[in-house]
Amino acid sequence: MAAGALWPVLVLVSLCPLVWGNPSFTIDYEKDCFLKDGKCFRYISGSIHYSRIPSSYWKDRLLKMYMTGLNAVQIYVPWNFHEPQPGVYNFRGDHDLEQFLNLTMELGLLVIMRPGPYICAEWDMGGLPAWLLNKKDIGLRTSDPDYLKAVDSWLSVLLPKLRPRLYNNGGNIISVQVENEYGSFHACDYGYMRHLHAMFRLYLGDEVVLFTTDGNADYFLKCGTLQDLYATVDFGPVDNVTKAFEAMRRYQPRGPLVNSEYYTGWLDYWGDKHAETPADRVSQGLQAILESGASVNMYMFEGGSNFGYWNGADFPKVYKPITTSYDYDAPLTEAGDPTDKLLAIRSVISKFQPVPEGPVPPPTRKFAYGLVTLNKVGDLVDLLDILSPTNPFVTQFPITFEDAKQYFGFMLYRTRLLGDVPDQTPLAATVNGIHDRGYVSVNGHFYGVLERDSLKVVNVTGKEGQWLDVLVENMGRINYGNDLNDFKGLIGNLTLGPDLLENWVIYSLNLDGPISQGWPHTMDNHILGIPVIESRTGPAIYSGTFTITDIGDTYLKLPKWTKGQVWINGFNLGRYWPVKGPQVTLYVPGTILSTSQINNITLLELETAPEKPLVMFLDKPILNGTNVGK
Ligand code: 6GJ
Repeated sequence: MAAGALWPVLVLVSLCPLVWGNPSFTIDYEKDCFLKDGKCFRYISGSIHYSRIPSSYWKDRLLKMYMTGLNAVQIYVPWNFHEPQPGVYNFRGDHDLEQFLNLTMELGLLVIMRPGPYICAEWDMGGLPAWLLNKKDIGLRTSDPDYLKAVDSWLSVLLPKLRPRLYNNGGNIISVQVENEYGSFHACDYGYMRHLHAMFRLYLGDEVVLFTTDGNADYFLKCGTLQDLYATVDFGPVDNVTKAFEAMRRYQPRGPLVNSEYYTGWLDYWGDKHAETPADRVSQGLQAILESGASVNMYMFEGGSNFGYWNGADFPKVYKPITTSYDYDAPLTEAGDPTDKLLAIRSVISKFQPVPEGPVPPPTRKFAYGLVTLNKVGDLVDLLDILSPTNPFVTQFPITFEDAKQYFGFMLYRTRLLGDVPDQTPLAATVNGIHDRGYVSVNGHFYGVLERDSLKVVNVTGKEGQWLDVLVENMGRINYGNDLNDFKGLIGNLTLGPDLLENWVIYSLNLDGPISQGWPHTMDNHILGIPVIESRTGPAIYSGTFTITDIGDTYLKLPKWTKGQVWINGFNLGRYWPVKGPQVTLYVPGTILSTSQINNITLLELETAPEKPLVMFLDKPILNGTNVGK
C-alpha cells in the first residue's frame, strides 16, 4: 500500500483504539476525568468484601449492586485471609479471589482493587498476617527489611494474578490502590511507599492507574500521597463536599475528583449502640458528590459478616473489638437484602446515568427454624486431649499466642496453687497484661473474667496443688492507628495477692479442627469417658442437632447465654455476646445448612449458660439490642 494511502488507516487506529481491541483506562489531566477507551468516564462504585460473604452468595450480592446502577465495585484483598502461614496460600472456596473477579467480569462490573498490603477494614490486624509478629519488634507498614521481605513475597504471588485482569490487558480492573490511608499512620515512611510503588509497577506495568486514599485533610494527605500515585480522599455524608475536594486538589491539582470511601453507614463495636446513618442523608450527600462530577465509591455497599475470628478492633482510648456482624447499616444488609437506602441511592444514580431496567433482586429466603435444645458436652478443661492434642508449653513465665505460633482463638494458661488460698484473694494482671479476656477458674470452679485495659481483679480461693486456670481469648487484633503490633495472650505476669505467679503449663487450643471434622457430634458423651458435670459456669462445650425441610438464611439468637463462639455444621459462625450487644443475633447463611442431613450446632460458652440450654432461629436480625441478653 502506498504511504499516502496508509495515512487514513493510521489516523483511524490512533483515534479509535477500540477498533483494534486495545482497551485503555487512563487519566486526562486536561479534562480532569478518567478516560475509558478514550472517552471521559466516571465510576459509581460500591465496596464489597468477598472475605465476609459465603462464595455461594457472591453473585447474588454483585447482581444487586449492578441492578442498583453501579458500574464498578471496590474490593480489599486481606493478606492474612490468603497466607495463613508464611509461604502457605489459600485461594480456594470462600478464599477464591479469582472466582470472585470472574463474577464481576461476568456481570459487567469494573473493579477497583485495594491489595494493601495493609487494608484496615475492621479486619484482624488490618489484613496483615499475625505471623509477622514472630519478629517481636517488626516495623509494620515501614521499610523494615523483614516486613518488606514478607510483603514482597506476598506481592509476588498476588499481583501476577491481577495483571492479566487489568483493563488495559482486556480485563476489568481499572485502578489499584497502594497501601491504605498511609497518612493516618505515624511512621510517614516515604521509603516504604516508594518501595510499594516500585513493586506495583514491576508486577502491574506502567499503564495501570495507581492511587492512594487518605482522609480529606493536609494532616493525612501530606504523608499518604506520593508522586505517580493518584491522590484521592475519603469522607462521609457529614463532611462538606467542596472542602473535602479542595483538600484533594491541594495534592492532586488536576485529574478527576474521587471519593474512595463515601461512608454509607458505620461499624459496630461490642457494647456500643448500633450505628445507623439515615438513607436520606446518605443519598443527599451522594447527589452532591455526583453533581461535582466526581467518581465515588460507597463504603460499604455490602458489608457481610466477620465469620470465625476475623473481626478487628480499634483503640481510641481503650480496646474496642468490632462485632461479628459487619452489616454496617449498608444499602445491602449483612444477608444481602436490599434496603430503602439502596433504593434511595438507585434513584440518585438514575439522575446521572441510566440504571439497568428491571427490579433489584429480592431478599434471599429467611426461615425461623425455631428452638433447638443443647446438651453440655463437658467443661473445656476436661476436653484437652481432644482440643489440645499437642504437648503443652511448660514455662516459668507466660508466653504469647504468637510465641506459640497460634494466631487466633483461645489458649489455656494453668499454674498450680503453691499453698492453700482460704480467703478471697485478688488475681490481677498488669493494666495491659491480658489480650484480651481471661476466664478464671480454680479446680474447675469459675470465678470471673480479667479484661484488657482494666484494673479489675478476680478474687479466688483454692487449695494447695489445685489448678488455677486462665482461658485467654483473642478478641481480634487492632486494625487502625499506631498500635497494630497487637500481641495476644498473657502479655504480662499475673499476681495472686502479693505473689507473682510462675511455672505455667500453657495449652494451645484448636477447636476448629475437631469441630470441622464433626466433633462432638460424632461421639456420645459417655464415650468421652467424662461424667458431665452440670455446672452452668465457666468455659464449656454445648452441642445440639436440628433438621430442616427448607433451606434459607436465618438468624441465631442465644437467649440468656453470655459470651462465646458458635459453629454450625463445622462452620465457625463467629462470636456471640448478647449480654453486651448491640448485636443479639448472628447471621446464618443458608449455604451452610442441610435438608438432607441432620444439622449440628456447637457452642463454646465462656462464662454462664442458661438454665435451659436452648437457642432459637429467627427470620429477622437483632443488631440494635437495647435490652440485650433477654
Ligand atoms: C477507613 O479509614 C478505612 O480505610 N475507615 C475507617 N476509619 C476510621 C477507623 C475508626 C477509628 S472506619 C471504616 C473505614 C475502613 O476501616 C477503611 O478500611
